[in-house]
Amino acid sequence: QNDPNTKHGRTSIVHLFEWRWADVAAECERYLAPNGYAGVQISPPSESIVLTNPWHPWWQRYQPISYNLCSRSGTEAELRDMITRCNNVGVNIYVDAVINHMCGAGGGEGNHSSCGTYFNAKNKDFPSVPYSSWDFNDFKCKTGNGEVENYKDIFQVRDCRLVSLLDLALEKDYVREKVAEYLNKLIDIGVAGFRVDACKHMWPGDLSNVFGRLKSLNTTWFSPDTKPFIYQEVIDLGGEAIKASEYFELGRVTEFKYGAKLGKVIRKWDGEKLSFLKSWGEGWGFMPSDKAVVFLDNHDNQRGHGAGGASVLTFWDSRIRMTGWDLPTMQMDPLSQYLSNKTPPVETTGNMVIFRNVVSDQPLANWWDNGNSQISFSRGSKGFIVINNNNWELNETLNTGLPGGTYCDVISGDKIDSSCTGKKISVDSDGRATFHISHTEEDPFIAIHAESKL
Ligand code: LM2
Ligand code: CA
Repeated sequence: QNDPNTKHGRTSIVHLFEWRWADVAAECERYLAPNGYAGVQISPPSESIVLTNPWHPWWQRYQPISYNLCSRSGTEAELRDMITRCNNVGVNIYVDAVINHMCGAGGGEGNHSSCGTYFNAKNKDFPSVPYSSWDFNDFKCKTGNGEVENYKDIFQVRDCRLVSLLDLALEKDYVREKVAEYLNKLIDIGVAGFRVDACKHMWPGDLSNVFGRLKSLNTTWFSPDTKPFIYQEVIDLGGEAIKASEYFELGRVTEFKYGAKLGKVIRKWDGEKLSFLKSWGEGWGFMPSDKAVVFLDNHDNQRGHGAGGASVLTFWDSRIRMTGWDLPTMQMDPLSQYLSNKTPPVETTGNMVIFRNVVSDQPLANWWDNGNSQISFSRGSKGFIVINNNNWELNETLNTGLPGGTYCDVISGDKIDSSCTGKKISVDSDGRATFHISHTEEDPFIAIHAESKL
């Protein structure tokens, strides 16, 4: 359950938030597979409520009405076609699984759902699963209004309603089985795992029972007895009663401190400097790396939802959001970048996904810094990166750890056949090279690696 089941030594996944299944399929074939992406996190495929005020907001997809696989991303047939096509090019699909709750208590009655299935939120009636009022936690929740009010009280966080969402009684065998049936259907279709939504709001024991009911992955694409990858969304920035570590036994957990802290360093808040990153990792108070899924931003904190802190870097910060050095596992989706009307650094992101694959088994080495915010380091003898986050030029001769030769900088350009469309870096036979990076450059960094050698 901790193993992402990735193929061909690939190491990064991308969240294609709100993309249609047909577009995800085309993206797997056209861009993601050729650029070494390991997988895609898709938006919830389950049938959701359809809201009109505001009009069809993105967050309606976090209000399930049934486990029918029809959503505004497409039909079940389109979902199946997408999963097949992505698997066929070695790109895994991870499903955003919303299993803590159904729609909001004020969701009304009728057929205003993505497939037109009838439901009645007031009576807690979801006949297409079916769930009835017996399957919800209201009898357990002890707060006056039935809502989570106090995050220091683990009972209310798990048994009461999160922003009025009807809270499923996952202690019931029946509910566990319905949820497991939904996830198992997706496993049979060929998904590689799940991002499990709102895990802080579910008891680890209940989740353990549900995950214990899951089948092995589809052997058309995965070896026999491969378990689905589980990564649990638990927002733990410290200071609350519920800790990410309570979920380590069950699978991996989203590390929200990673993006919050890295954002501070890049923005130089609280006196932070890039040179401090020499010890970046677990020493900074992060969870063990074999338990973590790390990322810079997610669909919530990009939009001021959820938690993560003001420091988190998003596509609004295109210049300082240096996609790719100690590389995030999850990256911003290109569509959102496009819609944000900023220069989408999509090609650079792809190049750095390849960088991460090339260096993945190599240790940090050849660290250099200027005592401030200019740094460089290699990953063994496979890749080297230099970053200038100071307000003055960088002019240095540095140990790259790489074999001598001429390399193409994959930030300013691409290696195409044996030529380079960006800066060329010549590394001498001792592994040393001279770098110039002006602080006024759009992307004030340089990255070279074994496969960008000319
Ligand atoms: C998550 N992780 O734990 C998701 O990442 C996050 O996007 C979800 O919230 C949340 N948990 C529940 O799955 C989003 C959004 C909320 C939105 C909910 C439900 O961030 O703002 O709540 O989805 O659609 C909305 C309204 C809220 C209202 C609620 C129910 O914003 O005011 O509560 O619907 O009607 C009365
Ligand atoms: Ca709950």
